Amino acid sequence: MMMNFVKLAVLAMVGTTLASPIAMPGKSLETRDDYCKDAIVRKEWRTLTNKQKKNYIEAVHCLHKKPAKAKSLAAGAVSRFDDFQGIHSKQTPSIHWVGHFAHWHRLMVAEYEEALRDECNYEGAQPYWDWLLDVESGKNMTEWEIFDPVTGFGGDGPFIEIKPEQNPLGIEYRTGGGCVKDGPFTEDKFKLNLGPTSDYSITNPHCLTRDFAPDIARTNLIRKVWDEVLAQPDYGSFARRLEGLPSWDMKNVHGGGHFGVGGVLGTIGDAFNSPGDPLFYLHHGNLDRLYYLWQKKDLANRLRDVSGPIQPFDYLNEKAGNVTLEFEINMAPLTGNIKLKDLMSTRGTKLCYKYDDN
Ligand SMILES: *[C@@H]1O[C@H](CO)[C@@H](O)[C@H](O)[C@H]1NC(C)=O
Ligand SMILES: *[C@@H]1O[C@H](CO)[C@@H](O)[C@H](O)[C@H]1NC(C)=O
Ligand SMILES: [Cu+2]
Repeated sequence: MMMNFVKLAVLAMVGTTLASPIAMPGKSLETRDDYCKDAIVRKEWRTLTNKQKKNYIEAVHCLHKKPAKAKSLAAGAVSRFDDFQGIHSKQTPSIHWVGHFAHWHRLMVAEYEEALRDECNYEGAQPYWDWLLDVESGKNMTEWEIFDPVTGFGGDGPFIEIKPEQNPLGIEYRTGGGCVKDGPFTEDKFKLNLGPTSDYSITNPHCLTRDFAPDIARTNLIRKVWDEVLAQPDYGSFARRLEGLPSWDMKNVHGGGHFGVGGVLGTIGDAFNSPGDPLFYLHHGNLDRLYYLWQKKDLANRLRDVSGPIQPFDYLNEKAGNVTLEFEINMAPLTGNIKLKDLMSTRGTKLCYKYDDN
């Protein structure tokens, strides 16, 4: 994994430029009532009514039926849902273990939320999944509400044996690996077109897989780790603690969600194609909520505080410097170039949402 990412890190971030009208650049480092008066409220999945849950899942299916707009980006993309997976796959080598990790994923989730709302008539906000509640319930993972076949995202895949060389992270206890067996995203209803390799240029219809690793979930998605992230004094250490290391030497909530659910063979555990699992957006919604809660502890300062390496793992700044507020993210053609300063506030000139526990 580490090797994989380091090798990939040398690949440059590629993308074309599309102008994005950000109305008042530089004035977004605050809550902007003139731009964002009625922020939509992101809620925890289990607090939605069954009707709201159904509406959300239906909107995901709708996005999955709309034709791709970003084939120039990922030629294998068939649907709008694939567009988002494609941009993540393409930029995977440059958006993890970097300073802009939290902002890149914040923007991606917000763009996905906007697509669900604008293109698929979804009226709610992007829900999040607070996994601490599930881990603390002590329930068997198979019983967690989020995996409910009727009111959730369906559960695990059937168990598939693997060889040790397939398991570089050394995930010991895994229970699945095959196609998700129940719920709204089974193979008959929902096919992924990109992946499972990093080749996003070909269309390769296949099923969504899950590979629960209950011990990874149980030991990483815990309040102690959550509180350690929240306790970081500056953004650079916040982002670093959020991601941990690409190993289990340091427990971390980002990996805990990806590998607790995705194990070795599951889609959400695939660094390139994790957004192929619709649950990705609820997991990253919760990580964004954590960023938001951290910012809220000292908002005036933390709406301006960014640092961390431009190049993955370059924490000593040996290859390049740190990101700054002027650092630009490029998600073209999903959205144009956006500077970090325009992504600092969830209620600024670009973004307009809040969380239910603010
Ligand atoms: C969780 O439930 C599954 C399916 O019922 C079962 O196979 C597994 O042994 C349970 N795990 C634990 C830790 O109880
Ligand atoms: C880069 O940011 C880190 C904190 O994230 C800080 O410790 C380091 O001094 C910064 N490097 C430079 C060159 O400013
Ligand atoms: Cu990612």
